[in-house]
Amino acid sequence: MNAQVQDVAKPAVTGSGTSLRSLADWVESVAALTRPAAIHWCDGSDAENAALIAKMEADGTLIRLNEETNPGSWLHRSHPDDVARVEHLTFVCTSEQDDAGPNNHWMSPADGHAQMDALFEGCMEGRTMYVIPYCMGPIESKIARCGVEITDSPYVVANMRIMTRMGAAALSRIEREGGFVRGLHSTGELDPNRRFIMHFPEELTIKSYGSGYGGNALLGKKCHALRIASHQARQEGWLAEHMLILGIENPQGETHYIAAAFPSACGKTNLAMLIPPEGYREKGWKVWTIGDDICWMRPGPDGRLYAINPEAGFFGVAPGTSAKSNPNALATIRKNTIFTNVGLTADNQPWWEGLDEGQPVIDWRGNDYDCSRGPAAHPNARFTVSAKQCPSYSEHAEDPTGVPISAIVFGGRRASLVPLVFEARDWTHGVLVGAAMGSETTAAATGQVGVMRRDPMAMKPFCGYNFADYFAHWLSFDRPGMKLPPIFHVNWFRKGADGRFLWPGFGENLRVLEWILDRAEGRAGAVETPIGHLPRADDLNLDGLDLDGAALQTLLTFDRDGWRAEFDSLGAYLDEFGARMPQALKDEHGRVVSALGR
Ligand code: OXD
Ligand code: MN
Repeated sequence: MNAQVQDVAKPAVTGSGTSLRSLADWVESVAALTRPAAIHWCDGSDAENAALIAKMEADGTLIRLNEETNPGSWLHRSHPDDVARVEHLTFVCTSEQDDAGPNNHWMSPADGHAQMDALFEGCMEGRTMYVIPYCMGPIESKIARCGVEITDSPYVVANMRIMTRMGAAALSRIEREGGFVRGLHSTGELDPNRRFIMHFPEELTIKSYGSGYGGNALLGKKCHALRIASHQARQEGWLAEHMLILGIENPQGETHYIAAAFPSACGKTNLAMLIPPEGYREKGWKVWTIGDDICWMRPGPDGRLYAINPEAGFFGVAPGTSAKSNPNALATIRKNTIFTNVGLTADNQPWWEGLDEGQPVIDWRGNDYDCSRGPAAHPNARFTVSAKQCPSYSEHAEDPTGVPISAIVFGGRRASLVPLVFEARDWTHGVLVGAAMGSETTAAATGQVGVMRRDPMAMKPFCGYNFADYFAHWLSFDRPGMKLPPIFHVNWFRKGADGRFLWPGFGENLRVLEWILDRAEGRAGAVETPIGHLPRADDLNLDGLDLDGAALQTLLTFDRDGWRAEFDSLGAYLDEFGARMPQALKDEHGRVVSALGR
């Protein structure tokens, strides 16, 4: 081969490179497979970000928003067929199919690699390959974990810079530790027929092809921080959960932290940034945001669970975000925000359904807005923004040791049956309550919206291994020396016969959280039922709330017949996992069934 041909074939390299042999070798082998024109090692600097943004503005990937109203902010329009997570194309590739469980799509690691590598072959020709070292969690935290994402998408780089601690500091930690999660991503041709998101938990590896959408492409988020991390967490004795973390400061100045799991697009961001109702604010209540989507928890030396938010930003759902639902989010996204698939006003401000100001003139596809052709913003339109811009962001989100959790909350989107709130009797019952979670599907994933499905602990799309083993792992925390938080279930989405929500939600949810924390401290009353402890109307602080008696009655009622049917269906669901389902959970199910009676 003559020297000239060699020069053409060799990609130009910019950035620091690495002293870590295993990382350098992997990057080299990926480059040999994907054949990029250039390789850039990301350092996370402002200058690097500015150059990437300028490149994306020039090629139309990003559209500059109104500099006066939204400084430093951008609109990205994705391919119209690439707007959400693709659960049917998401695989967990373990040596044994049973290790992935009936809750995951499975392929053998050999088949998974073969299928993905065929797609990756030559896919970066003419493109730049970016190497993104990142850290999930505060960079000095022992709970934090690092990864490296290789991608050909500058949009992914810009989003990863917001969502993770990305760049030079992460690379130093990786070089110090030697180990890291490997994520390989290419947008490919954005062809839905050539799109797969595959996980190889036994190799701590992710391969994602054919999508630029956040949950499929920002590999630190769902792929690493949930699917791969849940596998690592099981091996190492911790929990990686689809939970927000918030702190509630009472008038005495004490802050208690709650971790709460809700399925995608069920209000986690709103709850994490809650603004207390006026009466509470006057008394001095405050809410602090630690995280809005993912929580890594591990036992501390005192036996309590300590949690960190592995993310550094919010990838929130824009539609429905308003001055009523989430004023803190609106304040957060006023500047330095990447919006994806929102509409535009005449003066280039971002617009989405539910926003109380402005009028759309351009829809999310870039067409003139015409309400007869659908919403201005895609229902799963998103904003990506640094958590540090959130007015309620807690300085404790940066604590390397995490925050102690006083209560765990599970919640689904349930139009009927499920009361506003109830408390599990103990940890085992709480694990059953989490396993029993059901919710209506939302636009966060492709497929039909509004269909009821089981979504245990809001982890159906994200648990990287067999749910039966996952429940066993949860149960294993109940051991001598642990001081576990109580577990609760909430439902903000109960509807009346007229189809309207019965509970006002949003800031008023603090009333329910106050009861939860009072229960955790042994201060609040409740009635015992077969499904757990329910508050009576008098046990909740309803001062200043305009809620009619009939609505309240429905919200706090335990419907025995309805729950019998629910537990029959839950029993059938647990049976789907066969002998692997822990006996303790089946026994707990049996206990509730006999308490419900026939
Ligand atoms: C998310 C999701 O983006 O759950 O957080 O889909
Ligand atoms: Mn989520």
